[in-house]
Amino acid sequence: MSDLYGHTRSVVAARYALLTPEGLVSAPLPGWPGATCVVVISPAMGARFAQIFVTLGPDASGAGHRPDEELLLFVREGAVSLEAGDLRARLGPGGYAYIPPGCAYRIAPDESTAQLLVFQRRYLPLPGVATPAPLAGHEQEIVGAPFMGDEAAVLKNLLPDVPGFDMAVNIFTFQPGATLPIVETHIMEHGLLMIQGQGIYRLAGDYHPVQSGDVIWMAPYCPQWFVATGKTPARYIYYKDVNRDPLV
Ligand code: UGY
Ligand code: MN
Repeated sequence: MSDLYGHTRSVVAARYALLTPEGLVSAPLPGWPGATCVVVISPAMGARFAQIFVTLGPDASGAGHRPDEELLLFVREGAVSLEAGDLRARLGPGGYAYIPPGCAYRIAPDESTAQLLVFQRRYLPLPGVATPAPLAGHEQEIVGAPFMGDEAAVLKNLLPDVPGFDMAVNIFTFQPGATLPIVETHIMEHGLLMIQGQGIYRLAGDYHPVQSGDVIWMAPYCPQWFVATGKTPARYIYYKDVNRDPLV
């Protein structure tokens, strides 16, 4: 089917946004020399974190030392070499790394190009609790658990569920027809990337067909629900803020 000029499924509403891939526009970003970067979710939208797509070509890299900010990198395609503090890792598709605030890091593509999903936010220290150390892993090493007892909706937590972490990044896999069991309405906000399949996302009072490549921002208390449609499982990776006092 040809593109219909003047039409998009993208929506930016008060409490949520849906961004579809064909409408994304890149811009240079500090810390990513030579890379193609698209900031898909940011405080400019109303969020308290940023979600960024970074494409690293052969001459591009990422490097920095962010005193107050933490990063979660997830490799979508290609492979990268990462140095973060004492950590050295090679990350292929499905690999991920957490870089805490104050940790010097460098990322370079191993092959000609690599595509990264990046979640970035200001770290909120918790008095008496140590800031996490850098870590790397692969989503296939994480054992999933049925969500609220449903074997057809399996959740993987990429980061340890301990108080030092103020963010969680999870991957949900839904079998065709599986749903979130309730319309969730909660204080945590989400940044989400569909990584496989399709479904219908309820956002506030609206129902949106979504598919692999789509991005969703959900503000705190945005009512949300999902059903996987089609004949293959649907998967999404998402960010949420966790473990901090609601008044901070
Ligand atoms: O972790 C969550 O809040 C998750 N169940 N929300 C979602 O998938 N929209
Ligand atoms: Mn939720």
